Amino acid sequence: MEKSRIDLPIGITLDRFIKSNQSQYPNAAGELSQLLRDIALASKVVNREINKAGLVDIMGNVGLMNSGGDHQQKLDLLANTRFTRALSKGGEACGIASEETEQFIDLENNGKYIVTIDPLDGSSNIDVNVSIGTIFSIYKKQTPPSEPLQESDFLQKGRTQIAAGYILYGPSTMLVFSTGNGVNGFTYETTLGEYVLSHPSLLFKNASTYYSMNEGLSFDILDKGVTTYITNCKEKRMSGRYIGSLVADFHRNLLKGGIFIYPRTNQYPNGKLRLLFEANALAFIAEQAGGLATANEKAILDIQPIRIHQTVPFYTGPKEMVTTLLAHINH
Ligand code: AHM
Ligand code: MG
Repeated sequence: MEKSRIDLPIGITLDRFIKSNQSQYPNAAGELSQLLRDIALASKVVNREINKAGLVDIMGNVGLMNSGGDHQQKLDLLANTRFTRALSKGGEACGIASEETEQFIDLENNGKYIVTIDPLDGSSNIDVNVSIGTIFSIYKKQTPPSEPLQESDFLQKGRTQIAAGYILYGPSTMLVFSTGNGVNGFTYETTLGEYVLSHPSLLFKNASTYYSMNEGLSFDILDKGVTTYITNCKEKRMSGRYIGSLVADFHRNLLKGGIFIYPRTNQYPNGKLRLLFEANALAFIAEQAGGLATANEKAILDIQPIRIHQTVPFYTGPKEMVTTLLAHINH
């Protein structure tokens, strides 16, 4: 059933937004709201660490320790620790699978939800002060509450996501998420220490203006249709924009109208991006924003995962652009 959209004014805080929307989830008893708050809180801490990253790097180089006496951690590991800690303290999630760890973590509580997360994506941009992001998905635990968490709880189709989102650590920090009722973007107001609604009801701009692909991969692309599509983009004098941080590239395309392409290549014959940690969350957002996200044969959200770190080819953007690309690939 289509949930009714609640129109809330630009500038309201994330907390108020979540409270106002809670009535839409009568069976969630506030746990989902709390889970989103936990993620938002952890992201503020990560944001703070990222903002002083340059300095941390210098301190790291001279072997300084942080206030707790620990050696400075790499930012991606630190982000993993922050999000894991926030989620385990909260108690709403009973398990986490993270891109940073090989196995899922059983939090051994009675939480209803599980979270899959890429705590800090865009590894090649982390230490050069270029935008990076966090990507997360929330699912319901499938095995009965009395039974221990299983790997199968994490191997759910993306279609079953209860909520998904990303945090973009850019010139401003933004939290963009959906609980299956449209997509809303919040900007972090540093002086208030709060996320405030800045981009309500985001929809993919349908202009075919930009394409985003790592063109250094050109000689290694396995699907000829992708190469032809990119050639067509150039013939149409479209602009190429590629940051190499998935969240930043996706967010840019969402706002400006463009397609993101990470194809199958010689080095990554099944694509590079992870289904559970990267593709599913962004596919959920893309569909909620009126766009599409697919691999070669299927919508990303309809792929049955077979392992936690599985990768997929990933094409996402406005419907028309993705449909045209797929027609080239499967022709
Ligand atoms: P990571 O998980 O190691 O950060 O890799 C994922 C990143 C994405 O943010 C980005 O879209 C992609 O890798 C860029 O890959 P490439 O450098 O091959 O273009
Ligand atoms: Mg990643």
